[in-house]
Amino acid sequence: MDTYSHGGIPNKSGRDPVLKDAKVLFIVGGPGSGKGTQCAKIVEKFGFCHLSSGDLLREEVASGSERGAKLKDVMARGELVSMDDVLQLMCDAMKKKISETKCFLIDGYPRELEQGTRFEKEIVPCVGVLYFDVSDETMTSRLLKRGETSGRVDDNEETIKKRLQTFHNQTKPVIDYYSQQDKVCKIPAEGSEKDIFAEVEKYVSSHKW
Ligand code: B4P
Repeated sequence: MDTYSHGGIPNKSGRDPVLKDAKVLFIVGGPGSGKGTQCAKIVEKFGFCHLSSGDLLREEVASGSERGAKLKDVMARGELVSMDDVLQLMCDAMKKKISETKCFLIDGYPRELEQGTRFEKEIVPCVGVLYFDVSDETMTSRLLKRGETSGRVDDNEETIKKRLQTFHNQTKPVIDYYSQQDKVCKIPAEGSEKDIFAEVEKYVSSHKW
C-alpha cells in the first residue's frame, strides 16, 4: 500500500523514500535571533540549501490562496500556524531541491516539539540543531528596526511580544528535547554577524557533509 499519498508525507509509519538520505540541520532561535541572517552566510560558504518555514509561509500568503489568507491571520497574531500546513510546505520544498543538495538548513522549524518528532518520523532525523541564543531585549530591538522597512505583518511591538511568548512556551521545549540527545550547538548570538558566524563555521566544519 502507498503510505505516501498526502503529497509526499507518509500517513502511516515510515519515511519518504525520496528524502531518506537527506542531511538536515534544524536552525532554531527566537524571533529576530539571526537565524535567516546566519543561514545566508552558511549557504554562501558551504553551498547548503536554505529553507525557511517563515519564507515558505509568506510565499503561500503572497500566492493569494485561501490557505494563505488564513496563514496571514495566524502570523499577524504571532502564533504558530498548523503543523500539517508547515510540514507539507517543507516536505514539498525539500523534494524540489533534493537533486541539487543533500544538506538542508531547516530554518525556523521545529517551533514546537511535535514538529520535530513528526519531521524525524516522516522525513528524516536531523544531524543536529543550531540554536541562536539571544536576549528578548536584543531580539525586540532588532525586529523593531527591521519593522521600519520590512512591511511584515508581525514586525510590530504588540506582535513581537506575542512571538517572544510563543518562543518561550513552545520552542524552548524543542531545545531541551534535543539537548538531552546531545544534538544542540548553542551559539551566543548577541554580537556582530561576523563574530557569530565564526562560531557557526566551527560547528558546521566539524561535521562530514
Ligand atoms: P520567521 O520568518 O521564522 O521569522 P523570525 O523568527 O523573525 O526569523 P527571521 O529569520 O526572519 O529573522 P532573523 O532572526 O534572521 O517566522 C515568522 C512567523 O511565521 C512566526 O511568528 C509564525 O507565525 C510563522 N512560522 C514560521 N515558522 C513556523 C513553524 N515552523 N510553525 C508554525 N509557524 C511558523 O533576523 C531578524 C533581524 O535581525 C533582521 O533584520 C537582521 O538583519 C537582524 N540581525 C540578525 N543578526 C543580527 C546581528 N548579529 N546583529 C544585529 N542585527 C542582526
